[in-house]
Amino acid sequence: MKKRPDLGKPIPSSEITPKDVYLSRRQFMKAAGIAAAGALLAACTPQETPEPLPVETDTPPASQYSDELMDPATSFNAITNYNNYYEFTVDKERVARLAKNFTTTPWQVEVGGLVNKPRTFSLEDILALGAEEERVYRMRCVEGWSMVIPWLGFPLSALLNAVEPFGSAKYVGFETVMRPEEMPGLKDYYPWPYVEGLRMDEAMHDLTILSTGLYGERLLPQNGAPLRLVVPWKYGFKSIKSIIKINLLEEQPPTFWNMLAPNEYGFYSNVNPKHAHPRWSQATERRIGENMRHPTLMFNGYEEQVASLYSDLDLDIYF
Ligand SMILES: Nc1nc2c(c(=O)[nH]1)N[C@H]1C(S)=C(S)[C@@H](COP(=O)(O)O)O[C@H]1N2
Ligand SMILES: [Mo]
Repeated sequence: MKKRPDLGKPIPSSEITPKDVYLSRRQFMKAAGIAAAGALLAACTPQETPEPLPVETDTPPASQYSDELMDPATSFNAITNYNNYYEFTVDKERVARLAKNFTTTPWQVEVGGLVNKPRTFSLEDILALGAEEERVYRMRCVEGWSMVIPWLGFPLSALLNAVEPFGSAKYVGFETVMRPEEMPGLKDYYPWPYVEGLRMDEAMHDLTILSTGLYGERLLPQNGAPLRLVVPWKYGFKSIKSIIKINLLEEQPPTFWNMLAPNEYGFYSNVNPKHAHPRWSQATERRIGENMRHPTLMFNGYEEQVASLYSDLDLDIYF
């Protein structure tokens, strides 16, 4: 059994097979027959009697993870080697190498602003909230590519509730760490630090998570270790990495990409196939690791869960 990274408590095996993972028994056994990583291995606790595994070599193994649309998870290799993280470099294929020695322990996150109990959390404090689970989400980058990622994480609401937001808190602002000696991209001219924001109801929505891992392992630096936001119905740039500050606010906070190009990147940035970017269509997406383009779905396929948040907005104006 592969050893889990030692941050935080191990995930009980009862939580390993999430409702988001839809696999037939047969697919599961096939997946188990190969050297599967992550949750499957984490699930093989000593007290469980292992079942005999069939040896099947006729068909390629199905990924042990797929989303609720049965889209298979993107490979671990692609998820960890094709990244946007401008603090390191704008070259997606060099982020992993440049971020390799980024220091993620110890880590502290300051949560404050319009709250009753402002508090600086260590990563261990955050994991001790005990809300960690797996979520298989599509991630759609505004540039026109997408992945399916089996995240480990917990609802952002669990952290926010712990600091008791005032009723006057209408927005949540997030900030990425700035460490010039470890992040060569900070020399490039951008409005650092990377900042992002959500409306309070978006932040409290159950789909919105703070991620601590993927494929059953702790996050690697290139994916925003040790703690990054994931908002699956919004373009990928909203999912800010390596967070050190979370602020509850009355006013809408500035956001990195909006400061750079306000006519191209709005505060909301909900995935919308009908609303073209000024320089390209958003109707389809290239799924990393596949040949066929996928049609882009309204709210990235999470319309049923989130459309009601925007009943008052003209979705064509509020990009
Ligand atoms: N701090 C920070 N967060 C960031 C970015 C960044 O450059 N810096 N890039 C964003 C963009 S554009 C995308 S698509 C996703 C990519 O996440 P991934 O590399 O884990 O797939 O991270 C987002 N979060
Ligand atoms: Mo992106």
